[in-house]
Amino acid sequence: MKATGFVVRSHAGGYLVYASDLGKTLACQARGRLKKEGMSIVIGDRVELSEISEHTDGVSAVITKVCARQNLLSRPPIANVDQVVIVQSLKPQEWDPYLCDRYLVHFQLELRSGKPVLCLNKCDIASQEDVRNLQSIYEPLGYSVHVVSALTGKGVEELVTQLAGKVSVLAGPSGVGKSSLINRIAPGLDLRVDEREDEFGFGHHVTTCSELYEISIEQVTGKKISEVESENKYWLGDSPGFRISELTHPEPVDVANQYPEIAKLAENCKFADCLHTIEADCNVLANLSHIAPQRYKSYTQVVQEAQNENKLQKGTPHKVESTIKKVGRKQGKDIILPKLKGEYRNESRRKNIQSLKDYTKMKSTDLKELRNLDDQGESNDDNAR
Ligand SMILES: Nc1nc2c(ncn2[C@@H]2O[C@H](COP(=O)(O)OP(=O)(O)OP(=O)(O)O)[C@@H](O)[C@H]2O)c(=O)[nH]1
Ligand SMILES: [Mg+2]
Ligand SMILES: [Zn+2]
Repeated sequence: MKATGFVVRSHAGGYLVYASDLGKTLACQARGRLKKEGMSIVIGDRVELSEISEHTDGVSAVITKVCARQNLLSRPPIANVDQVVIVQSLKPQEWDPYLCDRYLVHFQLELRSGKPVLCLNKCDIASQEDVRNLQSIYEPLGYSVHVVSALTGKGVEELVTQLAGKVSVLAGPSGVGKSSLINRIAPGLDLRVDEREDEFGFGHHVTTCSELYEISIEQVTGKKISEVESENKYWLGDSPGFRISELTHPEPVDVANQYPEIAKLAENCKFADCLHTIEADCNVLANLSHIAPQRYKSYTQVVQEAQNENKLQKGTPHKVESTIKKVGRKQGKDIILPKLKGEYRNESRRKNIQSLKDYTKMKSTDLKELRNLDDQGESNDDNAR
């Protein structure tokens, strides 16, 4: 029996795959060949399944093929994502304009189709004025901004309508309330959240791996499925907060393209490679009063980081191992094979010959001792059999 499915969780022992045709979640292992070919399987991957078998504790299957991906996020590693919801905390001690923009830049680079959604959580402990101020900065730039509270439920229903019929992933620093939001949307999931005192909780990673959850609008709004017009099922992914050092760096000249207000002004700069920081005849510098100061500040920080990253890359020579190897020629053409991952390769012939040479160089007394040991080993093996 065969089926297709969609990976919702990846863990050390295998994968959980939701097979829509069976309406079930299956515990799966990847076929050995996929591992040998170095094929990674991440959550969100659409896969083909075979060897489906029922057990007392559930259904299992083998993943035989990973279908072509529409997209793949590197951090968190999730495939076929429709939208990323960047969650930030509005709590005064936690709100960081640089972090917010840094996440926007990362996900704009990772998922080039469509802008990320901005979800500002913990509005229950933020001032109305701060919230309005942030909305007035980000909404005119084309971002869909949701001001919510996982604690009180404020704004959560509006956020849910943004997710309908899509595969979305919540991403953001640790402690901003991603898992709390999913719990508010679908209380039955009861995800682990940071239960320690707020002051000590920030920055402590509670969620350790990503997972996709199937959620229905009915669960959230209480409306019967038939009352909800279009698609009423969607997938929502929780992901662990990650460090700034793990975020994607653009080329310094590409940073401006990630800031819509700067990209627009940059069209009229004199030099095509203008970084809009100190250059002459820079239209961005001439119009700084039209850019929110915190946005320009974060822009210069990201440019600086990108420059440092470039320097680091240039200063570190690294050898990239080829993924193919030539194994001879046939009819005037090279025979090329993919290189297996280290653990699947045979010992190289050179190494074998070298160890043989070492063997022949040994004194006859040492050799005798070694043969004795080998004989003992074999007889021990025989005993074991
Ligand atoms: N006041 C307030 N606190 C919240 C809200 N949402 C979450 N919190 C608190 O923020 C803390 C962190 O919440 P989590 O949901 O664990 O955060 P997370 O983003 O999933 O964190 P990681 O899993 O570590 O990435 C918890 O103590 C929550 O109770 C909110 O809307 N208002
Ligand atoms: Mg979490
Ligand atoms: Zn410029």
